[in-house]
Amino acid sequence: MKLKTFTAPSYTEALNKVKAELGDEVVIVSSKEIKRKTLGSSGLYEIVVAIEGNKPIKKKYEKKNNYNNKMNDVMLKLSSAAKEINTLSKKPTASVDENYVKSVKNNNEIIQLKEEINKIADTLKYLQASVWNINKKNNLELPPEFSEIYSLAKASGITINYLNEIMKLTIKYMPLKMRKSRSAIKRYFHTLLKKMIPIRIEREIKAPHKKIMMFIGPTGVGKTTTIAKLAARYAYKQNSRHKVGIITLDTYRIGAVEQLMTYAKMMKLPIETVVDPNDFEEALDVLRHNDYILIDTVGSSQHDREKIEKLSSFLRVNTFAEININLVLSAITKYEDLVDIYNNFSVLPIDTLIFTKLDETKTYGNIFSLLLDTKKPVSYFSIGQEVPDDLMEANTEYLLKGILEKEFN
Ligand SMILES: Nc1nc2c(ncn2[C@@H]2O[C@H](COP(=O)(O)OP(=O)(O)OP(=O)(O)O)[C@@H](O)[C@H]2O)c(=O)[nH]1
Ligand SMILES: [Mg+2]
Repeated sequence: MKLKTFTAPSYTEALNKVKAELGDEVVIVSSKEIKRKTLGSSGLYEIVVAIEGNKPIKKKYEKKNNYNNKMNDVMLKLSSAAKEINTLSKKPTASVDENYVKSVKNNNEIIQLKEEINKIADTLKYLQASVWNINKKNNLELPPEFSEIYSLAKASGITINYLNEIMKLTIKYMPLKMRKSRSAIKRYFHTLLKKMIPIRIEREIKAPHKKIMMFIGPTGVGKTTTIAKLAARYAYKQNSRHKVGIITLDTYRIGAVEQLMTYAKMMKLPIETVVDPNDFEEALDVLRHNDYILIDTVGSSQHDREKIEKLSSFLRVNTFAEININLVLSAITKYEDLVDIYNNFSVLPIDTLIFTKLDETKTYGNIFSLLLDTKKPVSYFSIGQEVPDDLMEANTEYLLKGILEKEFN
C-alpha cells in the first residue's frame, strides 16, 4: 500500500481531485489544512489517500456492522500512519510526490503525525476493550460502554463471580441516562463498590475501657512492624496519649524478641516476653494499667495446625478485657492463598483484618474479594516499611484506586 497526497485551495476542491482521479470509494488516511486562507492569498488543503499500485484501496466491509467498519478503519489508519512515519524517516523514493518530498524534511510534520498516531492508538484501545459484549458462561449481556470498567476491575484481581454479580446489579439499577457517559458509569460503579467494603472505624478508647489486641498471621507479613507502628500511634499520635504495653509470644525465632524490644525501648513502652499460657496471664496482669496491650505472635504457615492451635491455648486464660484478634495479611498474596490462610486461621475467633504491603502492588481486587467473602471488617493498611509513619486507617477510596484506576501513585 502507498499513500497519495492531493492538495488544493479548499477541502472540497482537494476531494474533487481525489474523486476525479480515483473515484468515490477511496480510503482517506488523513486530511488537514496546511495553509490558512488569508485576504491576500489562497489556502492549501491536503488529503492523503491509500492506493495499491495506481488503484485506490476501496472501503471494505461496507455491508458489515458499523462497529467492525470503525475498527478496521482505525486499524488501517494506524498502520498507514505508522508506515508514513517510517517513510518520513527514510530517504524519499522516486515514486513519492514532489511536494510530499519537501515536507518530509519538515520536522513539525513528523511531530504532528506522531500526535495523530497517538490519538488513533487511543481510539483503538477503546474499541478493542469494546470487542466483547457477551459473557456467555454467565449469560450476562454487557453493553460496550461498561467495557472499560469491567476490564479494569478484572485486571485488579476481583473474582469473576463478584465482578459479574456487581455488573448485573449495575446494569439492572443504573439509570439509562447515566449510561451514556463513561465517567458517570465509573462514578456509579465506584459508589457501589464503596458501599460493599466493610471498614472497622478506629475509635480511641476512653478510660475505664481497655483494649487487648492480638496480631496473628503467616510468617513475614509484617505483624511485628505493624505492632510497632500501632504502639507509636496509640502512645503518641492520637488526640490523647495512651498508655501502651506490648507482649510478645514470639520466642521461637532468633532475634524476634530483640526486634520488638528495640522498638519498645525507643518508644519507652513496657514489654513482656511470654512462653506459655501461665506466663501470659501474669504478663497481662503486669500490664493491666495500660489502655492498649498489643500482643505479637509467632508467624506460622496456614498449614501448621499445631502452631495455630497453640495460640488458642493463650486465649483461654482469664483476662480483664476481651482479646481482639487481628489477622494480618499481605496485599501481595494472591486471592486463593488469602482464602486458604483465612480458613486455616479462622479456628481462632478473628475479629478484624489488617492488610500490609499495599505499597508493593497496585491491584487490590484480591483484598476486595476476601473482604466480601469473609465479611470481616478491615481496620488498617500498612503502606511501607517506615515505623511509625507507613500506617493508615483503612479507607475505601484508597482501596478503590487499586481496583478502578489503571495507574495510581
Ligand atoms: N514494603 C513493605 N514492607 C513491609 C510492610 N510491613 C512490613 N514490611 C517488611 O516486611 C518484613 C517482615 O516484617 P515483620 O514485621 O518482621 O513481619 P512478621 O509478620 O512479624 O514476620 P514473622 O514474625 O517472621 O512472622 C520486614 O522487612 C518489614 O520491614 C509494608 O507495609 N510494606
Ligand atoms: Mg514478627
